[in-house]
Amino acid sequence: MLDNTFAHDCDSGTVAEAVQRDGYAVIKDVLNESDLDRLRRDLTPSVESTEFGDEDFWGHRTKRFGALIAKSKVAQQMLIHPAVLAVCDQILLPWAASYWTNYSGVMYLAPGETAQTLHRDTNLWPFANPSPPLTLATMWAVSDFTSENGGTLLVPGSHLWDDDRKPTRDEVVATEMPAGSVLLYTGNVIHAGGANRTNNSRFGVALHYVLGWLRQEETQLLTVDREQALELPEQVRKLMGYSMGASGLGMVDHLDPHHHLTGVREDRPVALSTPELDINEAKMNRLRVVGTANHGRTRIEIEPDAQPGANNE
Ligand SMILES: O=C(O)CCC(=O)C(=O)O
Ligand SMILES: [Fe+2]
Repeated sequence: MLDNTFAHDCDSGTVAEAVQRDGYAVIKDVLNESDLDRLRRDLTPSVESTEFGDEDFWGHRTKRFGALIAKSKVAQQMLIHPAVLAVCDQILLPWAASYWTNYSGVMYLAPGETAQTLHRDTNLWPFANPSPPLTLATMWAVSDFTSENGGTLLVPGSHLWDDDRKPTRDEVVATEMPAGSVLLYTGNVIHAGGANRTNNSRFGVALHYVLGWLRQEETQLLTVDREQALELPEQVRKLMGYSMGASGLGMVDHLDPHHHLTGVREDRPVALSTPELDINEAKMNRLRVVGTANHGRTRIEIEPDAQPGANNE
């Protein structure tokens, strides 16, 4: 059983501190019954039409599908929930000028599913550990999460470990949280889906955020067509990638992707950044490659005496 559980109106700094210290936190009562009903209504048709996985890591009794921004207005609101974004800002912005949506998906563990292999989500990118968090994951409980039904397994503190350190059995704890709660965990904390030993399915919605200079796990821009993109709340589509990732990063035809999408054209060149990105870029840590580690993974350190913003063009 995990603690680090906070009330929905808790100060985001306190939640972010817990995430920084232990790699995870839970916020309770973020979705109410009506949100949960609407979310289930939006997603149940896809749950019903999706086949079980057929691969060890993804599970054999687990249903997974993505592109949730196209499938659910409630998921759109979850993606931009202020309580979550406030924590994202504190965990991810020290490492990048922006972050964007990494992945959106349902993780529906049916009875009989066995525990997933313990892993770090940051294994997608070639950095040795310890490394910056790279992602912040949210796992929203659509059903209750218990240690019996596959509540996410976590190894508190493992976001600070070297690659060589493996968790012992008693270092692994299961997330227990009622429906409507959200678990937040960094991409470098060791975790896994649990085993479902009950007769009911564990229904989770995962929405992940990644540093703006890394490729998304799920290519968000192809999950909606142009008309759908234009109908999304502006904050949602900017987080999906219709925005600059840093000064000059991610432009389309020398335009900010948001201007390209919305057809805003000026008769003179416009800045390929925003004041907010410039501020974030000046404040972020600079990283220095210090060599390679196991399996050729790149070991990076924070540049100790970098002048923040000095490398800006
Ligand atoms: O289902 C879960 O609780 C977590 C699954 C997970 O970590 C993953 O698929 O990467
Ligand atoms: Fe994972």
